[in-house]
Amino acid sequence: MTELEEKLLGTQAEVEAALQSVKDDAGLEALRLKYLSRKGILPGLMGQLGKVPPEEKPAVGRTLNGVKTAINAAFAAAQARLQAKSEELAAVDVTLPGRVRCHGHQHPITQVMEESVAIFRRMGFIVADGPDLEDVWHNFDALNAPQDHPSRAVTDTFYFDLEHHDYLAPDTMILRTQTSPVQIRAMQAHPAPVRIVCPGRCYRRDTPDATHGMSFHQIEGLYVDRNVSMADLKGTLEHYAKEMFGNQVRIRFRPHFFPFTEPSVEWDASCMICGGKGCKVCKNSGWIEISGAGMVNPKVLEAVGYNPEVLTGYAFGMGIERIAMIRYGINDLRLLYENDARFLRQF
Ligand code: 2NL
Repeated sequence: MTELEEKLLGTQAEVEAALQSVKDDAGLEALRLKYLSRKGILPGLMGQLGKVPPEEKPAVGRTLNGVKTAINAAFAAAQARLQAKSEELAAVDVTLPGRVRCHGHQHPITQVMEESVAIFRRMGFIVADGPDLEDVWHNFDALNAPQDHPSRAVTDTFYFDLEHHDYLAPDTMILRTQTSPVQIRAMQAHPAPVRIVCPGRCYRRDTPDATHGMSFHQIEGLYVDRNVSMADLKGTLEHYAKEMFGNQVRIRFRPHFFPFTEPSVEWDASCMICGGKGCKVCKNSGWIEISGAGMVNPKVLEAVGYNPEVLTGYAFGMGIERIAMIRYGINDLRLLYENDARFLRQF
């Protein structure tokens, strides 16, 4: 092989290697200039064909043509590769934002429930749990509900198997109408002092409307000890209100009646929309009703085997749906249960 043929084949190998790793059009153009332009390496070598002795010319000429064809093919292949790559990039809009995954979160009822529990836990309350399916004794009798109390009616409470059970019998099973029976069970199981909160689902036969469903959530609280007073109750509820609705909130007690507490109150928080001045939300009163509370009726303490001569206690019960509606400004309970993600996402 002549020296020129060696140089030609060497150049071909060099070009092919360089084209393999070329990254863009500018790199390709640089190689084209280096090897193929008028003053480039390949035309330079072609110029030397003139000096080749006549008898070697046909063979060297064939090598030269082969090298030229191979180099042109290598350039064409590299160009096609770059072209394909840029088309691929153009098909994807790399400036588009990424696809954001939909994150779930807690239902507003769960949020208000868990936050309420957390507030009371910070004040020393312990969470107590009990069955949704209760007997009449724990749900009504132990709570001093008279036999003719309206909430005992079969039209107000979900009773089981009334074919075989009297709705007034203590062992008749019902869906609990409040979480108080959990507190009755806690007092039966533990001597005083007790300081518990009972969050959970309760059931009442209502015709569904903006503020009624067939079940709702409640958190009840109970503190029984020596020397527990109404002032303790008020301080506890005031702290809860400030934690839940903001530090500016004030509370007030109004006289009320429950069979299980004496005295009983309903309590209001100053309206957090208008600060107590009066607005549409508080119907110009400056106050929003939160829930009921009172001093545990001595008859309830007796029913669970506590001595009402030495023990006193307070209790309260709050509807979680009501707190959530006040807190988030929701005016229809049904919105909370329709499970429309576009609605629930806001909270
Ligand atoms: C309401 C507010 C209330 C209680 C629940 C209670 C529990 C025991 C003893 C005494 Cl074990 N009371 N719970 C007290 C006051 C109010 O709920 O509006 N209920 C109908």
